[in-house]
Amino acid sequence: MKNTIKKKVRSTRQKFNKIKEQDKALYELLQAEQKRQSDSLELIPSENIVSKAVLEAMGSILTNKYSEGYPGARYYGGNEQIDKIEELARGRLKKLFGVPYANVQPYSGSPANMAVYIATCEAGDTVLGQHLFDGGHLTHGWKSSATAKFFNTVQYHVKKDGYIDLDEVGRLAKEHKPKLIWVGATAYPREFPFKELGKIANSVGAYLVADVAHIAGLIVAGVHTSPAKYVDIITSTTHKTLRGPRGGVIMVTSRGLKKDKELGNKIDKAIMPGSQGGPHNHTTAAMAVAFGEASKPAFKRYGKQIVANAKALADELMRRGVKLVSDGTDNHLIVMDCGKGRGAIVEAALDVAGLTANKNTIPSEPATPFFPSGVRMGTPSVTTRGMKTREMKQIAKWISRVLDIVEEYDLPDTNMADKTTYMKKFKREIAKNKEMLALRKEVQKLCRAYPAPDTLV
Ligand code: DSN
Repeated sequence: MKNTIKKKVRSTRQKFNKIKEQDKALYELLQAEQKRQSDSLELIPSENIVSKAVLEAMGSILTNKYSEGYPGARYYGGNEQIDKIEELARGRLKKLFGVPYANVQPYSGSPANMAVYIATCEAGDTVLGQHLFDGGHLTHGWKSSATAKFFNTVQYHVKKDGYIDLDEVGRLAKEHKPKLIWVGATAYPREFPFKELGKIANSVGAYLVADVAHIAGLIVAGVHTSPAKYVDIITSTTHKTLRGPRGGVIMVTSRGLKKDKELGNKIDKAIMPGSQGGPHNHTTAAMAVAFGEASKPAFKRYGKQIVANAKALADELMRRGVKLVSDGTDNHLIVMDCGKGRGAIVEAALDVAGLTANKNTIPSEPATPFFPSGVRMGTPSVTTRGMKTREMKQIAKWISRVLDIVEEYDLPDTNMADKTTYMKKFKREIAKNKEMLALRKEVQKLCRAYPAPDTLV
């Protein structure tokens, strides 16, 4: 691609001097990972690149401190500053989402969701969530998650067009009378119908919980409807579109507090002592930094660009004949339908070209979750690097080329062992493919023109 270098950016490249001095083995691994991250395009939609300020907070002395409890009510002494840091993070988060209550202690998204179950349900209660194959998350009641072991989980689907089947949700809610309903997914390319689901939840007296892990940054940037008016509880991770450290949060809305004024306290207790110990204070501080960054006008521009980039990527892929679930996107991600069970082949080939994506199920998956038919991709990370729609078109061209190169490959339709053996052989072969290696060089050139910037506000 011509003429991609426009401005000089200071990158987040780390030196790891102290580790180099005392731990050569780890130093080499860190350097190799740093090279992978800077020389490839991260298209996994749940990943992003944080600012140097977020990294600094993550690597701070706050990791030395224990702080079980909450600001003003800790089980350990010496928490004066930690209290203020947690208050800062909580206050910023509440303001970003316009909610009256927030807990910033969950270690990540799954523990946050587990705490919601603990706060609102008894073992054996019924919950309703989006089916895993249709983009839902494991913790929304999938059979191999502990949530299905302890609760009676019922799953809803998307329609043939890829949009959530609201008629089915209404029907299942009426039939099963769930205690809570989940909305939110990991591979749903469309806007979530919070308002409609809010009505359904109210009609059966269920709590409605929005797991906005994927779209949190888009909500804050104003490019996705906020669930705050329509749901009772909001959970999220902080490291996806929100561009913060790896962690989780839970919020209770005014609607939730109206339903149960103790809901905030119940969530607090469900986290500590219910399911976690001491909060990770270095993460809390990094959240405060990220929430501060997300409150700036630059973040609104960032959110808009993520969506514009995802739409450009989707449009160009479809123009080139690639089939996408729901024929496009409203948000930061797309799901390619690669043909029955071919997701792993496409993922592995993209990897050789330096395009990192992940295999994923598609609605009504005809194959299996381990060897599914789709590949999921998104634009949060490449947008953080400063890429715009022009680069998305180029990326779509490369993806389409990779799809052509691997067109003749297909997994054996026998058993897992045969499929695994086939994949090993395929990976060896594709890693030597001359055209793929030439593509990789082009991808690297674009990557070097767009290093990860160290300042994001
Ligand atoms: N692992 C996350 C994702 O990639 O979407 C969900 O937990």
